[in-house]
Amino acid sequence: MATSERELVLQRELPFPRELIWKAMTVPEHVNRWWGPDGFRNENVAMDFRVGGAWTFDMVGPDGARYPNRSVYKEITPPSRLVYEHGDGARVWFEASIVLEETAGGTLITLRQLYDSQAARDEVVEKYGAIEGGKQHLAKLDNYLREHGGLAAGTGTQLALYGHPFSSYTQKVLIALYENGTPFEFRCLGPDTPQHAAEWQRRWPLNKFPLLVDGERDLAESSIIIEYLQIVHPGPVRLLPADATAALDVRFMDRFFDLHVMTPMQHAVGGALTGVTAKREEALAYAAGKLEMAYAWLERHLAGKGWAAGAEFSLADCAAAPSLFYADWTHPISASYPVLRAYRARLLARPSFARAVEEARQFRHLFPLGAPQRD
Ligand SMILES: N[C@@H](CCC(=O)N[C@@H](CS)C(=O)NCC(=O)O)C(=O)O
Repeated sequence: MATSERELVLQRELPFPRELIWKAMTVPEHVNRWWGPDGFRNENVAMDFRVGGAWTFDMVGPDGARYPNRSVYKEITPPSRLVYEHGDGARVWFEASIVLEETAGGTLITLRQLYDSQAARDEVVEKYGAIEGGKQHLAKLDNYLREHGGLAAGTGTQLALYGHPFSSYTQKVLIALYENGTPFEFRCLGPDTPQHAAEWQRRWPLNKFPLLVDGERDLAESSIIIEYLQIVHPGPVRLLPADATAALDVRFMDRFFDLHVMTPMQHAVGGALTGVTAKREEALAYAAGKLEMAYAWLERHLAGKGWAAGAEFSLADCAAAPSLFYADWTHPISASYPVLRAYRARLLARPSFARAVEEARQFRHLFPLGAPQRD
């Protein structure tokens, strides 16, 4: 049977950029506010936006009738192609694809639903009015975009990050931004760019970086910034799992790297920055003892894991990458920790962190304990 006989195809051109439409279709805060035919709304929504993840919700009709929906993502290629299997939890109804193509006037959206047979497709068309419903669905998207032209911090407001490329906590947030290709403006706090310092201090008088600015909102603390990005500017890479218990494991490992790796490493750096040899030696010895304990624990904890909290790259790995990078420069991870060394090497090979490391390379002379000739 030809594909077209068991396929339903709908198209509509919208006068909006592709990135905006992608966001409206994939960010839970948006998509669940317009999805579905006229008079329908989504309730009890859970959206795990990653390949293999599920989006479940009850579609509630104008008469209050509830229709369980369950879609499982098969392909996510921002901002142009989304493929998912759609069903009701009991069975799969069709495979859907959404393709976004740039046109002179905006974006052409092509929705395809591929059914097992022509009879299955015809049943949905005749019994449920799928073609009319699909047209209403695209018209609702159009209306939603017109009403929310900027899509709250979408195209209108631009994220800005204050920090320094060589700073470990700045890198932690940069990794999160790079993982999801989140657009932002970097405001470097350095001697060559003095224009940013006053504004950063005004926004965060505790004088710590990084600091994220989203419109009127200032966010300090690297972990909080990454949590915020996950909620308000999510992308294909989920840095905190949807499952609350799994998220707790991620947060614990994030705390571990900040408190037991980054903190002693910064202590040794602080000692060296005093310029006093005795203080430098004392701080280094203290840090070495703390780091040795952390390395030994990590060696056992990371055995058999791809990433810090399991199979998926997460917030914990954003924290791990710069902390282990600089900790190893401070107190080398010895050959008796092969699992930890391999994990550090995996982090260095991750494109988001590799990019942060490259961008910071020119500042290595600033490392007060002396940067080694590697990495
Ligand atoms: N807990 C903070 C730590 C931030 C932090 O220590 N940043 C360092 C740069 S890596 C800093 O601001 N140092 C300047 C100072 O302490 O004066 C976070 O997670 O963002």
